[in-house]
Amino acid sequence: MPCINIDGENYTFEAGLTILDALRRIDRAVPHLCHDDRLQPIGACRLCVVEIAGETRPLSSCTTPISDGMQITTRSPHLENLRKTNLSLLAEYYPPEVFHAEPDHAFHRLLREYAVVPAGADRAEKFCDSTHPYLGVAMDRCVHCQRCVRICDEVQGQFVWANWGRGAATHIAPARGDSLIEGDCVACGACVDTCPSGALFDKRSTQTAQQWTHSTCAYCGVGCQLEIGTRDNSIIGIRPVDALVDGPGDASVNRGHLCVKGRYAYEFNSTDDRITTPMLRENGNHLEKPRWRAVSWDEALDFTAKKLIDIRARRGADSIGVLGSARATNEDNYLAQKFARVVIGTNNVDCCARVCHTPSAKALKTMLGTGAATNQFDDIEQTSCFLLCGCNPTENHPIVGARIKQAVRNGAKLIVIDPRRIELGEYADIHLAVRPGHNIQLLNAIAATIVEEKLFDPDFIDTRVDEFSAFTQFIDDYRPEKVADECGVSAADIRAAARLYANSKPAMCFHGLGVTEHLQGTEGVMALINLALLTGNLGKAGSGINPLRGQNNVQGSAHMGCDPSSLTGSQTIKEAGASFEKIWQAPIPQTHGLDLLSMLDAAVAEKFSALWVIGYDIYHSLANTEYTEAALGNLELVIVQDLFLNETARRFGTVFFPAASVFEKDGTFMNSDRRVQRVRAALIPAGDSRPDWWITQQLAQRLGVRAGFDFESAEAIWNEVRAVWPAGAGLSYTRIENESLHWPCPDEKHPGTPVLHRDRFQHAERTALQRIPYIATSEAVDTDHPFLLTTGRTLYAFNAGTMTGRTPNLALRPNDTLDISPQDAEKMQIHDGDDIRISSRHGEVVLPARIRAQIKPGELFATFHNPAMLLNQITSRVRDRLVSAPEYKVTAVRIERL
Ligand SMILES: Nc1nc2c(c(=O)[nH]1)N[C@H]1C(S)=C(S)[C@@H](COP(=O)(O)OP(=O)(O)OC[C@H]3O[C@@H](n4cnc5c(=O)[nH]c(N)nc54)[C@H](O)[C@@H]3O)O[C@H]1N2
Ligand SMILES: Nc1nc2c(c(=O)[nH]1)N[C@H]1C(S)=C(S)[C@@H](COP(=O)(O)OP(=O)(O)OC[C@H]3O[C@@H](n4cnc5c(=O)[nH]c(N)nc54)[C@H](O)[C@@H]3O)O[C@H]1N2
Ligand SMILES: [Mo]
Repeated sequence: MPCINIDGENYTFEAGLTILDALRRIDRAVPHLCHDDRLQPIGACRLCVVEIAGETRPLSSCTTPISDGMQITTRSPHLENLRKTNLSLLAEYYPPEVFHAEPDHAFHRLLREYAVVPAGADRAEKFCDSTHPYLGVAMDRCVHCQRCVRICDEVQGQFVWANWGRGAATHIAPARGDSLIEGDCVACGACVDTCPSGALFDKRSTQTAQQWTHSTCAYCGVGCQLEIGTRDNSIIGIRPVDALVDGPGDASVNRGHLCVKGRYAYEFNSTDDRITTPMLRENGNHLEKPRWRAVSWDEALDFTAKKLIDIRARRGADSIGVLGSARATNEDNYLAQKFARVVIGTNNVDCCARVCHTPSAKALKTMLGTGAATNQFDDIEQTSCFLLCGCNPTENHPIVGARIKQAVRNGAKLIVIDPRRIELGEYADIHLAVRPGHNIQLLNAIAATIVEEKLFDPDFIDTRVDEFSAFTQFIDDYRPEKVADECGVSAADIRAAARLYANSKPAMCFHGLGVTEHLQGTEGVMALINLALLTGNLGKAGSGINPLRGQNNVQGSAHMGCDPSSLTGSQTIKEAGASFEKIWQAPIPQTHGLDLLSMLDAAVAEKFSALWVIGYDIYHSLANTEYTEAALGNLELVIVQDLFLNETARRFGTVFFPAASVFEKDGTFMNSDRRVQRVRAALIPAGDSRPDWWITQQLAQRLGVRAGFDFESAEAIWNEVRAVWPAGAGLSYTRIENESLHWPCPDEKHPGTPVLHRDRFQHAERTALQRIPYIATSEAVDTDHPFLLTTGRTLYAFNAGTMTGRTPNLALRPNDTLDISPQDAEKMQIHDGDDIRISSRHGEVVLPARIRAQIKPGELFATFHNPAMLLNQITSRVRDRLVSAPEYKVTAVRIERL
């Protein structure tokens, strides 16, 4: 522990700090301008200089490490003069009017402190750009601290900014193109966030907020920690929680970074078409244009309760179903499933995890005992090799994508398995552009190579893995040379990937919907788990099998029990039913619950009458719209609880309950790596909208059940969750206020479990390799349907588009597109923007073409965000064999230019 003398007083610090770090620890920071904790220090601004005994010249404190016995002077007259001179040089070209108009920039505060007035000299060169919807650029205010260039390189990895020119003409401008947008900017806003002088600024948040509320992002499952700036009950800006707030343990997954959606796409919250009063549909039938009538909560709730009682009396409790929301809190979802089970008396409860990562949960639970990611995001920096399979993190989980990109720049290896050359494909050591639908063959071929070339971990297999010899026999049929052609990749590449994965320890797998949304989705995840078992990549930091979960709380929504076959905490009714009954003081229904897809089947068969859809636009987002329509059209009662009249409500809704948004309520979300994080109300709910849990309680009471539905707060609900879910018992609100904890966390002293399966699997000491034969999907190409279409997402739009579609993100990516290879486009004389009719065996849609070299000939990629396009009209009814997730990822189609 070095002891150093600062301005005459002695202090002891831990080794490894810079002088600036040390000074900040004792609240004696010297002025600094080019420093940002998220960046490697460069010592460029020369403001943080200090005198060190024995050194002839002052040294910059941000780049000089402390050492024992150092004697430091921080504020001598000489140093202060030096600072003033350096500041004057930086201010030479700075426009004085901006200095006066915007006093809050860090640079301006320093100018005031040192009584320097900017001179406003003319610049030889400067870059300005006002074309971006969010980011403003006025480089006449640049002070050359390089923070924008560095943060774009070192944190986001986008390399948008560069230094141009020499001498007095030196200036910062995009490295490529004439504008930010042409320069491949992804609008993460990091450069704006770090800029100390106002040269880069948020176009919208010029006012200062009255209050900043710490909360969790509303979009994807990464769970970024952010602060919502509000004024007069509206949002004026969002910023990441300071990188250092949570300390070096990195409580927040985003470390002071956000993506375009989290930082900028919040305006949906206050659009004119947000529905903030309960409504009843006046005319009965989905075939007519709906007439809605705004009503009081009393009327809406009474009507709904009466209908539900009537339907239950006539057709039984199992003719009713509830869908929890991956966008709502754990507390909301816990009550939704409790309502289904206790108030209605059915296990018919599900959520949209069904369509994305229920296959992952099922595979992980079956093989390893816990249906969730095995490791944490903080392992990204500890791995030697990433295996990314069927996920596109730089667009869909951008903070994780950026962290992976940086880890690879710092030397980690990268294997990408994706039909498209996704952005991270450009950084990959090996990209296996598998033909959509052929994961099983490919992953088996990797396993076969590992076995054949003896790349496995014999100790791990010896101590923890069963059925190795049966597996080696089975897997021989999948040697790379046998399956390469069908997979569309070379045997040599498959072998190279197997060697790289097996030989780089630890190796960490992330996977996405390119694995799960298939006929063999669950089995695809099992095939990945086989690879981790063979190579001993489980139970260690930097390893594991990690689904990149979808929405902000999809992990939580299923985990709270919005799943027909499991209760809160993923406990089966058989295992835990009795203890729930004790706490709930109510019996749990014994009938087998229907999952979402089975509810549709039952509706088509006229055995299902009512569905309460909380925050889930099923008509838009379920595969094969025709079938969804047939099912929903048969229902007597469709309750939609949402912020907007989404497509489900517009077409089929009979009752509309307006929900409070993520910015307007308290609670918790569970992110992709098993952290439970707080959501805090920053605004009063709009109009008559109410938190989802409040609505559930009201309806329960109208149905005659008050006990167990009379919570006063989200926290009170969470405390019941902790009582029924032993592995979550330690996660009290008080604890998660200051700690970022991963479950299992069984008591309030427990540190949480960032890495699962360290010494044993959750369910057993050992587990078996699974022998998974490949089964071809019926969505095969033929002369009528010669293309394989896969569907997915884009950075700027989110799922059903109800939120991002109501923000300026639309200017960045206005529409869904059909991405096509240059070769096919040329053959068919298709140009960018041409309207293309896509016809499958199930329906047709029209989308504008986008020619993309990332797509292979014979394959296509389309996004599904725009309700006007309704892409799912063409997807099939094929489902995962084990858990029914729709096969969104393969559809045979033909295309024609209109
Ligand atoms: N910007 C943005 N972010 C989002 C969302 C959003 O809509 N927009 N949605 C959120 C949700 S709900 C989810 S579930 C996640 C999903 O995140 P991801 O899992 O990353 O989602 P997708 O883009 O649907 O699909 C991932 C990749 O699978 C590839 N793929 C298709 N077929 C195959 C195949 O047969 N094999 C392999 N190996 N790969 C294949 C596709 O080319 C695509 O690049 O994203 C979340 N984050
Ligand atoms: N073709 C194709 N289709 C797909 C996919 C694909 O890859 N290809 N992916 C599938 C996947 S993985 C998913 S997860 C689904 C996603 O599809 P959805 O779950 O339908 O889409 P989301 O946009 O996430 O929004 C759900 C709804 O929640 C509402 N909402 C937001 N916050 C709240 C809240 O706090 N309370 C309430 N009550 N409502 C709220 C939103 O307004 C929106 O209507 O799409 C699936 N559909
Ligand atoms: Mo999802």
